[in-house]
Amino acid sequence: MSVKSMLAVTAVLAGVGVAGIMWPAATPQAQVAEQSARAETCWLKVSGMTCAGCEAAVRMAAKKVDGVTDVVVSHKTGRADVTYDRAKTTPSAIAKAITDGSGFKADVESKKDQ
Ligand SMILES: [Cu+2]
Repeated sequence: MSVKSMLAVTAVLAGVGVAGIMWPAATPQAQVAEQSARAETCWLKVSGMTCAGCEAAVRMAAKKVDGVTDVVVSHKTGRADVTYDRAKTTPSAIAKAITDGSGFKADVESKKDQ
């Protein structure tokens, strides 16, 4: 390998290295990391659901709450597992939003019952 081509290879590797360092430092990723650090999951007992349509109504009501990032609802178990940002909302506020928004009564279940 000539000196010239070795210099070219070194320059390419250095370019990749700089891009690799700069990319993870982008702000949106830092924000995502901060949000997931505050992410919490709560389990809500939801009474009266009988089908997938009921689940969808509960899911929509829960997702309207600011800070809720993920909702898994099952009419078979009568439960909603909600992931939320604990800096923005609380399990009881989410339960109230589900009760008011979907018409199905939601109650906070202790994590220990899980
Ligand atoms: Cu239904």
